[in-house]
Amino acid sequence: MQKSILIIGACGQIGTELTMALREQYGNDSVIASDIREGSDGLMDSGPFELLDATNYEAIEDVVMHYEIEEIYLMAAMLSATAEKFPMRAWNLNMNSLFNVLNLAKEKKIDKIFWPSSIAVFGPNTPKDETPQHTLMEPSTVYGISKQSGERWCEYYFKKFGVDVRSIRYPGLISWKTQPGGGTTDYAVEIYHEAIKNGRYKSFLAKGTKLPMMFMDDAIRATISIMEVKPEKLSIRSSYNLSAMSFAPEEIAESIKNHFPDFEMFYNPDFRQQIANSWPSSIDDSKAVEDWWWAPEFNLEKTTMEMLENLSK
Ligand code: AKB
Repeated sequence: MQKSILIIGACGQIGTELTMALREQYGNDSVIASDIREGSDGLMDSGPFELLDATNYEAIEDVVMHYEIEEIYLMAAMLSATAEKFPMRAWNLNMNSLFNVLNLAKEKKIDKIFWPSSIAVFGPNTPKDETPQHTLMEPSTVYGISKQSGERWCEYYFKKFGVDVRSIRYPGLISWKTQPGGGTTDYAVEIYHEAIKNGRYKSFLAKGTKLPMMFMDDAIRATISIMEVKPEKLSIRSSYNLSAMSFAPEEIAESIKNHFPDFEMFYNPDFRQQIANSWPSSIDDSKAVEDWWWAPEFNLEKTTMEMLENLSK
């Protein structure tokens, strides 16, 4: 089926791979990549690209009108660690960009929105293990507060104006094509780069800090799947819990050691430890399984193999 799609924040960790996957599926010219800066050659050369500020409503509206956009994937956001340093900038980017696309849909200028939420919506008082879909949520980070508020607004726009907005609470995402930036779970990507380059890694999270994680291929598949499901199947219009694996820094180190026995791990926790301490260890995603048949394909071992193989090339 042909449709015109706009990705906002296409040059980031998720945006880059999502753009390529959607171009593969719907054709290069149907998927318009946009970001505040230019991205990798592969992304820039494979289809249309627009320089776009996610906080500028008129600029987004112009692109939507020009390309007759039907769906927007809003991937622009400031992540947890950077947001603690720039609270107002984070709030401005994370909230205004969301309002821009919600209002475009409310005004019937687009049909459908994907907006990413995060495990950061949960807080220190949330049950840590197998965190349920509906539970106590008192996020204690700037990023988490913006994602929690965003979820409330998504549900509000769906109920009040019939806006077809769909969302997933991503765990930490692991990928080799594009590096993450400014997140608390970034260590789980850096560790593979450092293992190959230097044979050692100094973790900014302490031993025992178990967090929910996911390999990027699973995250992209989940994102495209939830957008393809018939609207009546979706019982959650805030954001779905999603799960693949959970591990602590020493476990990822062990899985690297299985391939590089000389790999050395050190620990030097910094301010990101406090953020990680406020997040769940594992997630109950039974609603996503029930509503749109979610099933992950990558565990830690398979992720480590993919990462080491591709980064070694
Ligand atoms: C972060 O660490 O900030 C993100 C997230 C879990 O949303 N990767």
